[in-house]
Amino acid sequence: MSTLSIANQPIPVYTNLRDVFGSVKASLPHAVRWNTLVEEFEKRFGRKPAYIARAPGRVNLIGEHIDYSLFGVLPAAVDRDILIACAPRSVAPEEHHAHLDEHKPGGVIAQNLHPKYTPQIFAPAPKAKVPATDEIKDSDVHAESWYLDINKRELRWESYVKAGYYGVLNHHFTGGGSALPTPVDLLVTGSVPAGSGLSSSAAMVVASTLAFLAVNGKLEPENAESHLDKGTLVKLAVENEKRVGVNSGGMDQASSVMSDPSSALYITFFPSLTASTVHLPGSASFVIANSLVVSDKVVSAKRHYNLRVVETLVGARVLANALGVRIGEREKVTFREVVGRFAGEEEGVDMGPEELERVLQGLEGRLGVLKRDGTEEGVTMEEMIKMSGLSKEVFDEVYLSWVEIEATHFQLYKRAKHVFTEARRVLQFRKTCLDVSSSTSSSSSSASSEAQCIERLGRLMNESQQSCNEDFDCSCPELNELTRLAREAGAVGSRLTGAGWGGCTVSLVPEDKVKSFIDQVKKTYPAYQGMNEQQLGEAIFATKPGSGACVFKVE
Ligand code: NG1
Ligand code: MG
Repeated sequence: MSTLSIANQPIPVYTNLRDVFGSVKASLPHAVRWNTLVEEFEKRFGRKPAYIARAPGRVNLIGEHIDYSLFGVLPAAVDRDILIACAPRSVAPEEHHAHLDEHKPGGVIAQNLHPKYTPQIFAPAPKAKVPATDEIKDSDVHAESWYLDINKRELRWESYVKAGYYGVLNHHFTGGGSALPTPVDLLVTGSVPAGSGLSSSAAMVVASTLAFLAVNGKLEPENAESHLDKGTLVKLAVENEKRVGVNSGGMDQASSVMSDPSSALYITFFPSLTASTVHLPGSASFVIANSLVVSDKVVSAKRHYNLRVVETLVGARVLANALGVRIGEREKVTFREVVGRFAGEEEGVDMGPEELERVLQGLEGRLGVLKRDGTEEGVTMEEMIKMSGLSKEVFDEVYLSWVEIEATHFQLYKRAKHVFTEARRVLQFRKTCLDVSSSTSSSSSSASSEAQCIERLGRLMNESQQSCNEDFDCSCPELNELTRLAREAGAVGSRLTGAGWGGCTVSLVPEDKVKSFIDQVKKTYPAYQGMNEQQLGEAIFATKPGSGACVFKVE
């Protein structure tokens, strides 16, 4: 076992499929798909790919919508992943002056094995050549070395490829023109369903970031910048994903990069990014079931995701004011930071899970300050600005200038209540898992205590679903129905996973009941009726924690 913390570990570069999945046996089900990708790449581009970047999706077991408040979350990578085969393309000297994007420095021909995602050709522009327009802000043009046009109004597959590329260009090609990015051919294939809460988007961004690093030689041992470890890759991928227009926290990129087969991850973001393994009870299975409601997070961000980001940030300021916690006028402070300052936590120190749980519990009774006149109704923009204690001008600058939102009322109390209770549920879930793994195995008393622990984990998941539905308002009728049917079919706990408003659920099911559970949900969830076995197998399946992102060097 490595003594490096997960964030400090190097990004793995493998030359054998067995190493990607941990064993020959685990790699076998993947071999055909990898070979098909290599063959298809050769057919389309006339040579073998140099690398395949792999990044998995994830299932969040508990801890929803609290990563951007900087509270810890508990996800695990899933088996399903994004693969990007890629190779540098040399451009003949006579083609250098052509105006074709694919011939320009860093020009990309991007194709996707799925025919619905059409081929794309694009090239980054050196910043000096990009005029500022209404769409492209002056700051975008001048702050960075390279610019890539990413469509934030529509969901487009290549936006995620470009997002991953953006950070690579602007972190690794800033050296004044001597080193230019290479032209690249790439071919993408994915098995993470899009818009389903399994974070296909983060998997795409992580895989793309890795592909562009690899193809430009940035992961070769002699070139790899010494700081290019897993933690750095997560930060780069988080920054990259924001380019698509969703102001997400770091959970998905962290799970995709730092996962370890055989355990879930407890990921914290404050005071810095850390990940530690959490072994799940051996007799517990997690089953993912897709509600089949597609949640298009980019398009609906202003009414859903980004709105919640703003509500929780403003809530944190109002709470800080009420608790007498000092924050700067233009400081965008999160709930986790307010809690730490309130508890007198020293800067840069994590107060630790037990203490944090105690402080959170104590503060829950004080969240009433976020209600207007003691009612739970939302507040208007004017009322919210007043509660913040800021002038309209400063409020707009701090909370609205960087994000587009659409709402007439804002629910500061309910959002805070969800965040505080959910943060505690994560700590309790983690502790319960640690208790199971530390109790001695094989005695009948430990078997019964494992069963009790599974019940407790299930209860926490059910409470999380209720809180997501009632307080955070990120569920939907289909997710409520599917989690209810899951409990009826034998799940001890069931909840939405990921951003919600559609997408998947995750259910905790005792191992011996998984088959009957899946059979019953297939028969009872209305949207599954009339689907064939293959479609059903895509929609509902048991999952085990999988391995994290890597690069495979094709030899
Ligand atoms: P999904 O929608 O599963 O990708 C999103 C955010 C996470 C987190 C969850 C809610 C992105 C990339 N990810 O996940 O950071 O906030 O919602 O817990 O937007
Ligand atoms: Mg996503």
